[in-house]
Formats: sequence, structure tokens, C-alpha cells
Amino acid sequence: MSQALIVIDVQNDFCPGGALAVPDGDAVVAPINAMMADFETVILTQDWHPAGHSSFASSHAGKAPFDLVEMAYGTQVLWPDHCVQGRKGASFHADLDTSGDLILRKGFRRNIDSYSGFFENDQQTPTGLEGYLRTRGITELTLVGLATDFCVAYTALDAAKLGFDVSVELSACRAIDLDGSLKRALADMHAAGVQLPTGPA
Ligand code: VGL
Ligand code: ZN
Repeated sequence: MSQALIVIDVQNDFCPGGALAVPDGDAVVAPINAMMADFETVILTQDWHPAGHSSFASSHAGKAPFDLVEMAYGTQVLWPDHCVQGRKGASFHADLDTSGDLILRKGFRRNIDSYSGFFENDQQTPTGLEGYLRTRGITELTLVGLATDFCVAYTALDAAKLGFDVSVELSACRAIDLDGSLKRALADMHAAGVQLPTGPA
């Protein structure tokens, strides 16, 4: 059994002062850095949107951040502009150890969002992460990062569906918690067989 730590979206825009700040988001940095020593393989994901991305409220006339819209692939939450390619908000938190093996960028297609590290929000377009893990013989995944109820949960649910052994270390995650999204995400992960060894932070 080979294991990997997947560090989800620990970027400036999801930390205090960022465009889509997750409460206490920067508190995950120290525990994540410490966990890296326990894993042979460390993978980081990076939310990486072009300016004018379709998940931005600013791209939809009359819409505000956190409104919902219907996209071709289903309901999409609209966000403040965040993690724009090449801008400071898209950079990893300055104190995060980014020496891992792979940095996987996602959300770079203008017309589709990608919360999960495996599939974009149409749940069909692959990012290539599954192939990377399988060709390296990695079967066990531990997920940490931001945000528990969006990118971490979507990644965990896809990983479980693909047959990986998945654990989410909640003490090294923080949530957005939009209209009960955290409670729902925890229930969905539990139901999918995702291990949650520590309670919600
Ligand atoms: C995320 C909302 C929009 C996340 C990314 O990393 O959880 N959430 N883009
Ligand atoms: Zn995003």
C-alpha cells in the first residue's frame, strides 16, 4: 500500500485577508507542514482560474457572490473573484511547504468550475490526478486543506467513488460553511466511507 497526502488549495485567497477567506484558514498551514514528514508522496492542488471565470459572480450581470446559477452541468455557487492565475491570491500561503512531488492546477477552463482534484464540476472531465496516482501505485489518500465543505469534500467523494482508501484529517481543514454546507459535506463523506478520524475543527 502506498500513501499520499493531498493538500487542497492552501492559497492566499482562502486565508484571512484573501478574496474568499475561509475563517481561520491559515491555521491549517502548520499542521499540514508537520504532516508532510509522514508521507512519501505529497501532492498539492491549486485553484487556478482565468480572469472572468464563470464561477465568479462578477461574470454574471445582476448576480452577487454566493448566489446560485444554473450552468450546463448543474447548479453552481457564484464566488467572489478568487485565485486568478498568476495573481498573489492564487499563490500558496507563504509559510506552506510546497516541496511536494506534484502541484495539480484545476478550474482553469473558463466555463466550468472544478472543486474536486479528480473531476471538474460536470463530474466527467478528468484532471488526470487519478492516472497519476494509479501509475504510481498509490492507493491510500489523506486529504487536508481548504475548504472542508467544497474542494476537500468534493475531492474526497470522488476519490472514494474511484476506489481509493480515503481519510480526511479535519484538524488540518477549515470550512466556508455556506447554508449548512459543512454539515452536509461531513454527512456525505461519512456515507461514502471516507474516514474522518478527527472531529470538525
Ligand atoms: C473553493 C470555492 C471556490 C475551495 C475553490 O477551494 O474549496 N471553494 N473555489
Ligand atoms: Zn475556485
